[in-house]
Amino acid sequence: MTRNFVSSDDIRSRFSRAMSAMYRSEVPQYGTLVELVEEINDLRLRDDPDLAASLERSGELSRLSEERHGAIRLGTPGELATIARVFAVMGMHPVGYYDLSVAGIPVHSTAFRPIDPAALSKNPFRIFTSLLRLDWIEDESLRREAEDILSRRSIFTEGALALLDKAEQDGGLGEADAERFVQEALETFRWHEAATVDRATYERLAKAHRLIADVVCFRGPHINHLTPRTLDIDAVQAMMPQRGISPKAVIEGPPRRLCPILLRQTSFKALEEAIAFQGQNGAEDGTHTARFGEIEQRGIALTPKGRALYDKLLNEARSDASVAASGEGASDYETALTHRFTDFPDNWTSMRAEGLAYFHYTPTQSGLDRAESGETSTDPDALIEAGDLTFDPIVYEDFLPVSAAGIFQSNLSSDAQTNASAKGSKPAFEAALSRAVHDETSLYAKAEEASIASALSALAPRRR
Ligand code: OOG
Ligand code: NI
Repeated sequence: MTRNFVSSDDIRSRFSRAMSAMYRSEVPQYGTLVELVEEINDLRLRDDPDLAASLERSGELSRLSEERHGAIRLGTPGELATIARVFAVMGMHPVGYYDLSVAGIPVHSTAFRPIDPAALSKNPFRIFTSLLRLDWIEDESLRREAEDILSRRSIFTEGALALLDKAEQDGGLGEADAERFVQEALETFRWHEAATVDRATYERLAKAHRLIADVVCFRGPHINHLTPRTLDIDAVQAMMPQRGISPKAVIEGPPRRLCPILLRQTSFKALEEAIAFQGQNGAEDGTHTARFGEIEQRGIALTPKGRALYDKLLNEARSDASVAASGEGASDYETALTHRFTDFPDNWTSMRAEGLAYFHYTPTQSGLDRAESGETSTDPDALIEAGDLTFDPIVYEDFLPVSAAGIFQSNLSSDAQTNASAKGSKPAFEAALSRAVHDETSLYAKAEEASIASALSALAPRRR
């Protein structure tokens, strides 16, 4: 029996669109930011035909206007394991392990995203997903109280859970079920004004760490930001104030370059929003800050060698100059960053020759023509030399722990407690997840190998 299942790519695209519409109505600044990003992207593509052609060849142009990532914070291993199943129906799988405890943030995380190149080029929707580490609460009774509150909530609707079982049993969802699944799953990410606790409980948890209160005191893991991808983050950052949005002082990640690497991000501060605490005589007014906006510019994925160089230069810049919570020192830091990164080659040819980054290979039209007459080489370097083969950056689809820490931090007040003795634990995270996380490096290496293999076979000399 063949069934008409909706593809997981399609379910992901519908979900990403539904999430964007919901967040636009919840946080209007997000809509403003999306419009600004679209304007700048259009200008950039018009001004730089080479960039447009390169994005077209690597399959990124068509996905650009649909491209976004979000983030949630979960409270229990059970929630994490179930969300992994929900995302799997959408073709999103956990990639990478991020230990934020090194930055004094009581979570560890992964990113759910598509993993094969075809799915990525349809829609690369990603959700940065963190699991709260309650072991950070030193006060034993407070920790037990938090566990207790979390054990009483169910962040998924009955409908979502039933359709999840159905999708797993049948191997997919038909049209009506897929549509309903998207709507039911969306409920998990919705903002709820009503806290599940009273003010005193909220304040006790917030004192242990603001993030703990954000996770524990609400019915579900509200989506806390949604991030469009810009082709020119400096231009968007510069124009944000004109649109009534004030960004954080420093762009996270590498400096501006001719050949962008990894990921650059900036966010605007979380909004102070009205919430209602449970009270003895009905609801009590309060405020909570959780939701913010962010933009990102993506560059090329680096090999382990390139990544080691990036980490080294970033660490050096960070010890040269530091930025205060007020934003003071931002320009010294930027100078240091730019200076340190002069050691990172800024042209694709050197980056490729030195094995610093991953590339996507495409045969050129003249190469295909020459293959017909049997004149092509079988060696990639010779093919490139002859103009028969071209290479474009493979985009970095993941996140950066130091940058993520900066994004978290910019949305927390400085009274956050840090616990230097806490260490990340990938095995504990994977146990909670009930599966292993994918290793991002091998995904990029595989994508590069596949593109070389298919280009070489298209360019194989046809006639002798
Ligand atoms: C996640 C922050 C990290 C990013 O883009 O690095 C992040 C959070 O605040 O929950 O989204
Ligand atoms: Ni983000």
